[in-house]
Amino acid sequence: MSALHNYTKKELMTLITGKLRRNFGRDVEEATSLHMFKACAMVLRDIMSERQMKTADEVAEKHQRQVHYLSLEFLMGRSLMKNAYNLGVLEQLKGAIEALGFSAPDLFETEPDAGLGNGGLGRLAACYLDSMTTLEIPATGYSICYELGIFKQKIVDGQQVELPDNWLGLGDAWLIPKMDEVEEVHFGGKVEDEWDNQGRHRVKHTGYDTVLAVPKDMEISGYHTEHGNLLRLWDAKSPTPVDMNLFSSGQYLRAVEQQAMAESISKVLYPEDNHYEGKSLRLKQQYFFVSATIQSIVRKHRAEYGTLRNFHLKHVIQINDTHPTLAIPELMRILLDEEGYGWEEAWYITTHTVAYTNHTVMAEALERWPQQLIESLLPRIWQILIEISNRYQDALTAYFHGDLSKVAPMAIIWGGEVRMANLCVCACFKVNGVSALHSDILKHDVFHDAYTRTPDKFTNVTNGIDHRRWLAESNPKLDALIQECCGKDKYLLQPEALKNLEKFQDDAGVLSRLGQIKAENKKAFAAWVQRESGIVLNTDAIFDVQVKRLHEYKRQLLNVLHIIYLYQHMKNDPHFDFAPRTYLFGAKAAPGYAVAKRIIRLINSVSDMIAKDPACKDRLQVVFLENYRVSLAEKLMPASELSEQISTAGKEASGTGNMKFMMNGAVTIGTLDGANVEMHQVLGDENIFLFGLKAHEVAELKQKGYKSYEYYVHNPDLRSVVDQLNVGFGDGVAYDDIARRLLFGDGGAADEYLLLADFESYRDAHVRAGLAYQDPKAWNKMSLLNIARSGIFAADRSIRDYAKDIWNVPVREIK
Ligand code: GPQ
Repeated sequence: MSALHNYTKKELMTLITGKLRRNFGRDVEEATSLHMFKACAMVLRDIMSERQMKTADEVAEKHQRQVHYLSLEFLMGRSLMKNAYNLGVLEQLKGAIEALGFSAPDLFETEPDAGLGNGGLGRLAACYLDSMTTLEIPATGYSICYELGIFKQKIVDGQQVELPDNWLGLGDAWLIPKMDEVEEVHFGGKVEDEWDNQGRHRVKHTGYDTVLAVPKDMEISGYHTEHGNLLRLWDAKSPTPVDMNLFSSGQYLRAVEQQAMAESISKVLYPEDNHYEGKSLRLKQQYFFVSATIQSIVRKHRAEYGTLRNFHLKHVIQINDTHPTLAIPELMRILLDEEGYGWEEAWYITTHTVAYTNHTVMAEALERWPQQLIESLLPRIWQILIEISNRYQDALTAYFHGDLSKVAPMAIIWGGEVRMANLCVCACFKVNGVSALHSDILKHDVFHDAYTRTPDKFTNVTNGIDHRRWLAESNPKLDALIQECCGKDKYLLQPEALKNLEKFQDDAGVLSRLGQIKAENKKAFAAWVQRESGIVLNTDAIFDVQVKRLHEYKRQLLNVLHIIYLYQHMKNDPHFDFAPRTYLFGAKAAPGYAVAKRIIRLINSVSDMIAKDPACKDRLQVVFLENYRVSLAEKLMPASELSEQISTAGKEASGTGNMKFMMNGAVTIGTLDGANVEMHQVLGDENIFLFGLKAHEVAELKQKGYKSYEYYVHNPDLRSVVDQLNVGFGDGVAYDDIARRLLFGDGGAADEYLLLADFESYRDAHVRAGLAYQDPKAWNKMSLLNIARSGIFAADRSIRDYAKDIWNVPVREIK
């Protein structure tokens, strides 16, 4: 059937039953919901695969320029509903599933999340795949086919327990292995110089271990387009089950080891977010995926053009944070060693191909690989890195007239370490931050001296989210209202059309419907939570939500301190009048991040204490939602009313959860950090609850010497909150370690993220938010304006920015 075909329910039924028979040897009557899910996925996969092949033919025929998006994370979530929606067959598919005797909503729920990412960075990559495809950009995503995605979180006795996430059992229904496109990746061994009989120099790499990279391709659909792209996930395999040579020469342990080493590479996603670990397996993952990717791009290019001289004209490689940085020396290696180009030419091609997105300014996230590790694992790459580093350092020394105070911080290899961010800044033709504030901090602080030398390299692309997934699909009632107000289907391809909602900001009918929709979404979410956990949420209270990775800089602890304050105040003052609140938290902590895990436990202790106290009934509730993930967020965003975006100013590069809340009509309580700054710009002071120090004030306060203790001494409310940490919350667990961290530090700075400094201002903002909530009409108007002005945070806008300012590729015009 042709890709243009618009499938009816009947046709889908035939296709699905055909899959069930051919792939599972079952008729519908015998099929389980797992068979049924797989059959549906495979039917859509076939449709997408046809489209993708047609796109690929066209790209080749017209010799179009292509984007390659390299990321160690793609947090895809579920795909069945997404793909059906994009392909315009969602209603038909639901009909077909029901007609075959299954419940469509239940079937969608059986799909495991593809959790190939930690948080914002991975989810951003997933949203961008959708927009790149919708905007008909020839683009491919590349990553690792992790056997285990981000761990599943259980809460046992208030504490996080990690369980493996084996998503491939069902998730592989989306993947197409391409055995004829396998690449070889080499580790270890020895590098020697060699001259042929004409005196030409060659590099000879011998004695290496080979790992096979098997592509497992996931089809990416776009909304209302025939265009199809791919996400290529590399699976690591050993070239032979066991190396028979080693085996028969008595080295059987090594033989088996080698296989285990090869296959361990794609075993598991590293669960650290915004944090560098320096593990050798992680470096292997990085090189494995980067080497396979570059070889694959080069192989196709060579087949099409017969030369790599025009490589940079036909490809742009976007590096998602520094994790894929080795793409730079790997492309150099191929150009030098395999194509025989001289250094200058190879460097020209490479540096006109690669662009870098920075996603964090957190020092502990900066990748600095030990020289010995790279040297032994990647001997040829190491030589190339030395050469790049030496040439760069010479250029810098000349430019800064030998000023070592400038050259040293910019160096690539320094003090026995390879600094990946500096390599990116050196080699990439563009460097972008992910919000206006963050990009400014990159220019004026993190990469200041590089910026003065090459200012045109630096640019900003503010993040965006897939508004079709995060609004249209996950909040169908709001979607319907928007379509009524802004035109049928209009905002789906023109997110700026959300602006038209503003016309209804004083329309009592629309405002009350908006309130109605939120109330219904809250009830639906509460029903789901009750089914899953037995917990009954108070849907009459304001849903005040903080969901994101657990990190000290994100300041979940500030939120908890304020909740403890509210609790104490309520107990002490029977007349204390405040808008009832249901606080919802969701967060995974990196398994090795002890403080983050303590904060999860603290939230659960506070939650239990409040749940047991009759005085809190109908007024105060705290719930920790287990295993926060994409599919949970899709249910929660439509039900949220207050969005907690409270990071220490200057620390959150952008945030994207903030945008999901805003688009679903939640009002933000937040600091002027990351993209909150741009939200505030469009919303004005009236439609956001801002508090806290600004980024420059944070820097100044730290500069002059911040003493958290003084806030503790001078603010009795704060003091009694911190004191209660020492005592605990009635379950026998004391949190004196956290109290000490706030007041005295733990070797490091006391209260590094300035919770105590911002406490008072945060409390005030909550008072303002509570008061505003008492007036439903005014609140709904704020909510409407948040939705109406969220169009700039659509990923479609971000991708148009990338296409124009960095990639230099044409995009689909929407008429
Ligand atoms: N981010 Cl470096 C991650 O989620 N993980 C990471 O390892 C790094 C960054 C986030 C960042 O913290 C958010 O502020 C951004 O919105 C997000 O990347 C996407 O840019």
